[in-house]
Amino acid sequence: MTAEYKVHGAVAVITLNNPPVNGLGLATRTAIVEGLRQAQHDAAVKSIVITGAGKAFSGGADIKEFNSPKALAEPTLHTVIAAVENSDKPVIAAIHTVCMGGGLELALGCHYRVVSPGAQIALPEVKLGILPGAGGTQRLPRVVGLEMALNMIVSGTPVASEKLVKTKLFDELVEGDLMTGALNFAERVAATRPLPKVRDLKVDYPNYEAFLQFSRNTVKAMAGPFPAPLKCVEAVAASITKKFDDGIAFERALFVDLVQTTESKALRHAFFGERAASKLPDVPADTPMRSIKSVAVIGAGTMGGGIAMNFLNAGIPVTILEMKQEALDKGLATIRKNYENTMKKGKLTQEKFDQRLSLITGTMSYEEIGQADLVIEAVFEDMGVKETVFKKLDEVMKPGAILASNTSTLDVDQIANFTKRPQDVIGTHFFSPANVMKLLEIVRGKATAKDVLATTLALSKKIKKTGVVSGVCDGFIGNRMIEQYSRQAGFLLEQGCLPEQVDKAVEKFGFAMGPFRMGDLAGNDIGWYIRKRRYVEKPEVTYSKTADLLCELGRFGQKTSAGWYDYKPGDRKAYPSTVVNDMIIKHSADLGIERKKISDAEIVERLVYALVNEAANILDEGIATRASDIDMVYLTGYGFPLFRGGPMFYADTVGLPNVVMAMEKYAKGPHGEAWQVAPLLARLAAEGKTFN
Ligand code: 3H9
Repeated sequence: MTAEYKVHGAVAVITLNNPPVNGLGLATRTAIVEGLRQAQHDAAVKSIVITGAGKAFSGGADIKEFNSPKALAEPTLHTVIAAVENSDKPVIAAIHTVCMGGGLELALGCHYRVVSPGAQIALPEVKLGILPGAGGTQRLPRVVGLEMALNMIVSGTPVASEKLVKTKLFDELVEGDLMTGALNFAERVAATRPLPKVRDLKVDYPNYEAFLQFSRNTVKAMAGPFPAPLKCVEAVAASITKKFDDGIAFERALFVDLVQTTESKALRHAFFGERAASKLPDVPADTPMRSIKSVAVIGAGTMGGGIAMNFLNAGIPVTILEMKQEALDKGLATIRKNYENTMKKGKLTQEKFDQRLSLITGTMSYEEIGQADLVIEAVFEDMGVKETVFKKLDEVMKPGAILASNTSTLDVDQIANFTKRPQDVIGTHFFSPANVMKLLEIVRGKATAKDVLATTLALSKKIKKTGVVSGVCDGFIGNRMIEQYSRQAGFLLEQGCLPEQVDKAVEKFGFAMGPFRMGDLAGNDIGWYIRKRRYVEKPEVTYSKTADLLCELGRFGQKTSAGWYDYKPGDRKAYPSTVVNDMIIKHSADLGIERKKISDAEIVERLVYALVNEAANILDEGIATRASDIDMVYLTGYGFPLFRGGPMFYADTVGLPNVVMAMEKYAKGPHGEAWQVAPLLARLAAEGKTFN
């Protein structure tokens, strides 16, 4: 049963029991109504308590049911809440740990609410691209006031229960055992009539129109492409401008519209995608973990320093190793400076600053890192250098230590074979700036042990990263795909575009940054270095030579104040460069290419479908476990627009047959060799299926 019914003296207790978070799916809703019915018919029962088993009161409606018949099947959440509110016997919500979304809406339908300290109270629907659709926008303002309700609903941010005890949301804060407190409370109010209902309260806010207009303006400016935040404001406004039942109907209509939007579907896809990524089919949830109480990082450069900060932030001590005192001092000073800057912005207290810096030690001796539980190498991207480091690590590290490489392209199996313990070797590919970017690509070697994988996945959560597992291949998931995207960007320059047009088109689509601004930020020399290797190893793969010509001019990007764009000292703004644009046009002429106008739509299609096609191969080869893992890589590491759900989700929304048809068209054009439709993509399109 997804809700249990028990009678304690004169109190019936309905305990939601639908792990993991007591989501209010159809079975749970049915069980609540059944419990209420039983309680109404039992003359010995004078009051009813609703609570949740395990680690939540309720995490809200069951998101998996959305857009399925179960979401609309009776009893709906509206029906359940009406049954609670109309009960002749008092219904008391006994809230603990997590009370969110539909869970809070259910509690608001109860006559009374008692709560434990530290419970997370939220209406987080906006984060899923919807709004509270079971009365939350109408009832919450009635108990916490217009302003606080609006903030909670528009941000979706949880508020600790003790911060809300002074409002009408809670009738009692229970410091001790919640159930004892709830049963006592239930007995005390058993005879109270009439029963209080939130719907009968009035929202009182002087000059509310000015406040609402101010809110609309602010929210509009912050909502970006997402429709839900503004609809939240409109729904909350109805709590003061409309009668209760009209407000509920208004909220319902907005909810029904929003739940159908691609933006909401994309956000829900990302919610589940993030959680799915932490699971591997062949690594069971109960796989034992290795304990990670200390970390060593090899290399105090930008990457090594950023990586170290993640662990310091999580309270894990780090020893950072460099070969030269000067480089070590510089690296440690940079970490200190980064924290000082955060403190100046008011985002870090002096106490936390001191605590973080107290956790870092520098060394130049491998012997001093031997006892670390995890060592991450962040040295130069060259197999010879990696060989030296891993042979040394194999000598000095204690048995059972995890040996990780931050390589972004090199063969992790080859690296593992430099040691006599390949089972302990794994790739942990951080993205720059490593202390900021959410993505952690976890590279699973052929020999990587399951407990090493499980430990690294759990650790990624601890350091607040989205860990996604990739198999071994050149570039892993993210960079292997970006290579095809960059190839297309290069061909576009040869055929008629200038960097600015390409960047603008892609940024309009929603990418954080176009390929050329991105190249200037990351350093164009990195791609140059990789391409030079490719020209030898894979001479059959074609590239535009434009990026090589750029590098031959020494234009490596922001770090040389010149890249695809010009830069001014102390200014990160990209200014179109006549030198570069002339170079591009001349290069087309040298190749005998007649430059033509290419539409923004074609630019976006060619860049995004190049990602999708390579991703289909990555999925087919088993390098990625599931399509949503690829989406998570692109959403958290490559600035792909969240409202489009990632490249695979986006391709699904366009329709895979449409994607294939566009590719077949481009295959007939110049550099058509880059458009071999991936077998998996062709198959899914033919079968009318999707990636996700
Ligand atoms: C809503 O209520 C709409 C109504 O207004 C109107 C209806 C008409 N449904 O995050 P975790 C799963 S919309 C289904 O790792 P934590 C999650 O997928 C809802 N499943 O744990 C994962 O599954 P698995 C409004 C859900 O302890 C497992 O629970 N509510 C739901 O770090 C553990 O999740 C929200 O938006 C759900 N509602 O955090 C709350 N919630 O193990 C969204 C969780 O198979 N949820 N799961 O991977 C959260 O914010 C966090 O999950 C929570 C727990 C704080 C609850």
